[in-house]
Amino acid sequence: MRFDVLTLFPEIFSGYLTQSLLKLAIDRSLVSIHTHNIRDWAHNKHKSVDDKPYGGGPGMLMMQGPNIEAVEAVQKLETTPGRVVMLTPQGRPLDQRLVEELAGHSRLLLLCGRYEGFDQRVNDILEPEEVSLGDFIINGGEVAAMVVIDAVIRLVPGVLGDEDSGRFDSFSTGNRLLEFAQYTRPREFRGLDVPEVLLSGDHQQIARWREQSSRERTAKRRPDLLTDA
Ligand code: JEE
Repeated sequence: MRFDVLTLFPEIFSGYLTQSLLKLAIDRSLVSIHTHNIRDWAHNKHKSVDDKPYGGGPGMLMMQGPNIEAVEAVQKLETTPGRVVMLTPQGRPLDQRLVEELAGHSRLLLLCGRYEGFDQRVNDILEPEEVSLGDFIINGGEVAAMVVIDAVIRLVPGVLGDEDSGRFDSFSTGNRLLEFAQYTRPREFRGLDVPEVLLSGDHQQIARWREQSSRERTAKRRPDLLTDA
């Protein structure tokens, strides 16, 4: 799967790209990630990519020209243009269903904004899939793009060492409950014991306990997940 990231700050991605799981996937050619600086498509000698909003108001907007031309040029680097994803606070909130949809594309272009967002004509012309991380404001699309990449690559076959553990994730298709409580050694820590059933070796009982743990947690913390199912 190929990702192209369009951003004014490609450096933000370098530490993430050299992270072990992703690096291994890139080395094994399962995933490729290409960053592009939108400023390379600026029109004037000042390399402007932002301008004041018509109608007034605080802050600046990403200009339509450099952004649209950057996306169109990057699409032409490959035979398949790819699906354009724009990170924006107005987008569809990211959840595992959307992650699964995005993972169904062989190529994604992630358009990252800064300032107070984009001139509306970027949306009107590119018709991107608009994606949001949720109802809070962050300073730009880059961190959101990394979140999208990080969630999507878990679903690329072979990226997780253990072939398909991503398919059993909490929130994946057919499992939209919260994860059950988990424990590792030692059996007792500061007076807190590991539940006896997990030490029993009885796999049927363990499965039942985990199912129960998932339901209890979900009912208590995220009842919305039970009604959506
Ligand atoms: C992309 C710029 C910052 C946008 C103005 C704020 C006025 C700052 N879940 C998510 N939250 N935020 C983003 C996101 C933020 C971005 C960009 C994504 C590009 N910014 C920014 C707008 C404003 N508005 C709300 O009140 C009205 C200020 C995001 C995602 N994905």
